[in-house]
Amino acid sequence: MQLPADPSRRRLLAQGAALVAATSGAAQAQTAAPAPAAAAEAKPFPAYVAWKNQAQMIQHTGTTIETKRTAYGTSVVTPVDRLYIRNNLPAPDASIVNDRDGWSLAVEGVRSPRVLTVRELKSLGIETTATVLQCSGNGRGYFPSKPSGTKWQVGAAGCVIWSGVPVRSVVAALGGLADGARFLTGTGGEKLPEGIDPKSVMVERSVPLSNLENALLAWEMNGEPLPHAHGGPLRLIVPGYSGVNNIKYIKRLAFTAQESEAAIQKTGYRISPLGEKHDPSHPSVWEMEVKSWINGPAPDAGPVKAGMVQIHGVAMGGMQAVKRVDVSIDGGQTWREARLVGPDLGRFAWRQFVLPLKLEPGTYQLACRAQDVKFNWQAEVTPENSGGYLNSGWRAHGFSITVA
Ligand SMILES: Nc1nc2c(c(=O)[nH]1)N[C@H]1C(S)=C(S)[C@@H](COP(=O)(O)O)O[C@H]1N2
Ligand SMILES: [Mo]
Repeated sequence: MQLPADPSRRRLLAQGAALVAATSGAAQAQTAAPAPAAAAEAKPFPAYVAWKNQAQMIQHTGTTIETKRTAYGTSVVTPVDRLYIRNNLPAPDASIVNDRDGWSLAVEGVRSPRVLTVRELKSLGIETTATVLQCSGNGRGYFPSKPSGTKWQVGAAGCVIWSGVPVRSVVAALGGLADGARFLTGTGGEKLPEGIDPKSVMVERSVPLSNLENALLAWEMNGEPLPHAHGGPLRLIVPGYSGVNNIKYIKRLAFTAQESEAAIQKTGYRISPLGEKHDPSHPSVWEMEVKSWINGPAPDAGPVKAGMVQIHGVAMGGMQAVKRVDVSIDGGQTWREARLVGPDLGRFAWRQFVLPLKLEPGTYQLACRAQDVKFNWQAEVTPENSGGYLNSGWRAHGFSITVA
């Protein structure tokens, strides 16, 4: 496809490709960028996420938008303007962030239950934690049986720095836990559609009480007030747990004896055998697993120039820190240890890794596998499950590149 002659217009149209080249260091990305016509046809993002860097993202639907693999860059933290978006319900009105400090949270299941404003929460403590935020369905697109749901590739994830008050400080300020508490249950502040059973649609999730140690009520992300689209004014962060457990616009935090009766907890987000309906007896999608993937060279960025190539990507340990990453260029027959690069932001963050290699022209089957500090290796193949959750198999995440 011909590019228009006018240089300013051309620059505008090629902007996406140029940014890709700048962030991934892959100079050849420019030639393999989507044709300008295709980019121009891409559906504009809905109003609540119109501020996102649309050239760096893939819009599946208005409520499921993923980060392009080439948009991750190599500097650990994922910029908010390209962090993925997932909403199970339409987001509440953006006006909820007009008075951030006035947002209120009901805290139940403590000795002195109370409604606290964000202003009050801010007086109870401050902690900052980096975590991987990753949708339970990230990688679903790589399951051979094509389970229903968004066919996320690698982009329903990001590494984010959150700042807020530790949940345990809030509990301490309210006299400690009430008797019988076994779960930490968060409820989202969406307005529910009328005329249907609220439990069938409400976003309410329970996680084991062991998360009291690390959970955070965050009002800041990557140094900015938490954007409305990512859960502002206030969001529950459960480090190491998959996306759905990190409740946006949280309005109620309860320490409960039982798991939530909401469908999203009871029958949704369960690891169920293929062909079976989710059932409360199946394991809930909670902890994330050790996982890694390669971001550059990207699979669809065109031929890579022969010579030195920096094979780079991200690796996470789930509940543990990641210890090591191996890279293969022959589909997993032989492995070489990559180097972890950049600052270590703690056990719930991901690490960037790189393996520099001199590559002759040819075709290479790239793969990577991570190991956590407890010596658990990333699975070669994640067994399929009916919801297509938690795909972390290294074989499915591999791809081939051509070097010319
Ligand atoms: N209140 C509320 N919280 C929510 C959701 C939601 O729909 N409503 N979606 C969950 C899911 S499935 C994911 S993957 C993450 C997505 O977070 P993000 O949109 O900030 O990337 O939020 C989780 N928390
Ligand atoms: Mo999700």
